[in-house]
Amino acid sequence: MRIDIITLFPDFIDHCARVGVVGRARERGLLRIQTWNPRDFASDNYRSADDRCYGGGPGMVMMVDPLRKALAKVRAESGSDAGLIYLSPQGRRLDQAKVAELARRDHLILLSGRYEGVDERFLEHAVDEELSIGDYVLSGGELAAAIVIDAVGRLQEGVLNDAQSAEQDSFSHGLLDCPHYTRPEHDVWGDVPAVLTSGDHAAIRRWRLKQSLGRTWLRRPDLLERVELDKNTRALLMQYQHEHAEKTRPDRKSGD
Ligand code: 4GN
Repeated sequence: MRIDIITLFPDFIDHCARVGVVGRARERGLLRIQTWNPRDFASDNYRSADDRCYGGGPGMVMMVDPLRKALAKVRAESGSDAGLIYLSPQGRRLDQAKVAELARRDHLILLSGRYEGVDERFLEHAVDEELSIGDYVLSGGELAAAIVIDAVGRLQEGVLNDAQSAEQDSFSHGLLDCPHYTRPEHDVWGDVPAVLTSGDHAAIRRWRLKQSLGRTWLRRPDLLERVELDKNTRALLMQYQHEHAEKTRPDRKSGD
């Protein structure tokens, strides 16, 4: 997969592209990440890519022309007509299903904005999709683009090993992840659940699914409403709910 990012802060993205799972995918040629600075496409000696806001008020707006030229260059160099994705709080909210859909494309072009935003004429004519990583505001779209690159990059064929497999992710089945433990087995802050050291793989699978169901029920009931549970799975969740009720029930006074 190829990802091009148009940004006034290419160093920021270039750094992200060098580290971790995504960095290794890039080194192994599974992912090609390239940044483009609209300043390099400016037409004045100051390399201006932003200007004052019409109508007054503080702050700057990113200009149409340097962005249009940067985008034309990306399309010419890649020979692709991939759509342009703009990261902004006004976009459609990103979720794992959308990430999976993006990951199946062979080319993404991302635009990270700065200042007060991008000239509306560029958004109207050149942007194909507007995506938001969540309901909060950042000072620039670079962090949002880095999140898209990471989430999409790690789903590329051959990027994750077995242990990290995307199949095991939170959300891959619409549920939250189960708890994880490592050594030591016994600690002043508690013991590792006995089932995990039992060697009974079927029991371990069942326990993990039950924990995933229970946590999703407790923390993200909205997610649970959107998954279809079969009879066995529903029974596991009911077991969890029953045990949870027992655990959290107020102590009965003796003689009750
Ligand atoms: C994206 C960009 C939040 C998101 C951003 C988001 C930069 N903040 N929730 N900030 O995905 C004005 C210029 C705001 C671009 C934008």
